Amino acid sequence: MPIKFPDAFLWGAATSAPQSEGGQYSDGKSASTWDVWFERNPERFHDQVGPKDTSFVYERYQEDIGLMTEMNFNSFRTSISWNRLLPDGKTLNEAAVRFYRDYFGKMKQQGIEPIVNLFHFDMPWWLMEKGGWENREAIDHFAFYANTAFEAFGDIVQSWVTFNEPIVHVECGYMGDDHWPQVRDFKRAVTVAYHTALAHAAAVSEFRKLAASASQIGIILNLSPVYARSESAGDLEAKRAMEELQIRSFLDPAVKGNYSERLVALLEENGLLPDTQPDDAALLSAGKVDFLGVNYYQPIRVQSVPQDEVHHPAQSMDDFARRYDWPEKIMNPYRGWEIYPEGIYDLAMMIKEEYGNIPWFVSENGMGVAEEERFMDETGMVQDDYRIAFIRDHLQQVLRAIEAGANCQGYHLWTFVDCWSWLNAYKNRYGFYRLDLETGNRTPKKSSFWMREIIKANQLD
Ligand code: BGP
Repeated sequence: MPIKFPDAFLWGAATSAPQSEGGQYSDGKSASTWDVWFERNPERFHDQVGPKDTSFVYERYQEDIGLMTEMNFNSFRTSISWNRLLPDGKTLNEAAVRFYRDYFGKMKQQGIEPIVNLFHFDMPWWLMEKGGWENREAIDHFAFYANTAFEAFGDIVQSWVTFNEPIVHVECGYMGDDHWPQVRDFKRAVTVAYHTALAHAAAVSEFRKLAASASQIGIILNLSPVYARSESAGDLEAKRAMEELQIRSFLDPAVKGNYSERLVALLEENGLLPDTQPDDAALLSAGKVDFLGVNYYQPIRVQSVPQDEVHHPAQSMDDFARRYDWPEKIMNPYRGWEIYPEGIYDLAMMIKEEYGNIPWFVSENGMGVAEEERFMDETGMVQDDYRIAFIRDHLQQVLRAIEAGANCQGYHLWTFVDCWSWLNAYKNRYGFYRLDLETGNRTPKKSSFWMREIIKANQLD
């Protein structure tokens, strides 16, 4: 197996505006669902730490760019806060334009390509009050926001992303209670997913009208490979259903410009099809992306659903597939996620064989660890050998996939400086740099020194 990565391989890390910026209501920023939810139910958030206590990027971005340079990064992904750029959805916030222009521009000056995402779970509150993605009007609002961002930053930013993990706000907000509005309703969840896919396509359409030819646009999806417990017909059927609902529901429209017949049939049989309009198919097909970001943390393992437990029509994903607890799994016990580096290779082969080998990069991969201060040495540096091993194991699979013809063009760790993790706040730390929650100071972890050498050599040690 080669140990060298391709030339121009994207090396860096990822974060998002709501998890790192802070400056919660400064300079005209309005509230997102996270801000309002925290104000209403702080007890839902680990240690009652909410979205105002993030990693101070609004004040410290210049210092961070210096640290990125020290790590030899050539790229970095974050997002724009919709409710900072357009606090009421219509009026441009000049302070936000200044901040993002300087943030992205300074990266660029250091040879770090900003990869800029538009939506990372942070629905503006004013729009959530109108129904959020359930309301079809959200598509036009998002297209306007996307257009505004392309106009304001398109001379600096060449790599754009519409959404991060869009299935997550569907699943956690409308089939669970880890995101606002904490609804459990399959039909509403499908509508939210459909409108999100249309909003993505509308943003891509805006981009195609404006963009310089050197620019590109993509989407970031959490593409876990799905493994069946066995080769039995029932287990394989569960795997196929899970793939359609969880993986291909956004992957197909983003890469192929339409939904699979299998997904449409599955929804139709269960009375779950959303309302459509005549131009929707044309809009969806205009949403084809130039590249994919793949967030990979863990595989999905499934088994069939006992016949006497299936609801007709289906009420939740549980009616299609049940999770399977693989006895041989290796776990990250802090986050409760399985560690399975081979999953990256399997995803790479799926993209190669079924999605035209579209260019893609690992846009998130990482290991959240609780109480990392346990691993500090006498100088205060976190000796995160577990993170180094985790990254190395995954990079080996990336190389194996590239050797087998995968079009993988980069690797970004989640995350750069420890950042705020939604309901988990700072329970698990993911960064190359440790964040001091009181002072905002950043201290390098051992993995940051290891990684800068890997990046410099462009090969695994
Ligand atoms: C991804 C999200 C990130 C980040 C990461 C780690 O799914 O895109 O926003 O949070 O997961 O997960 P968590 O913070 O829940 O531990």
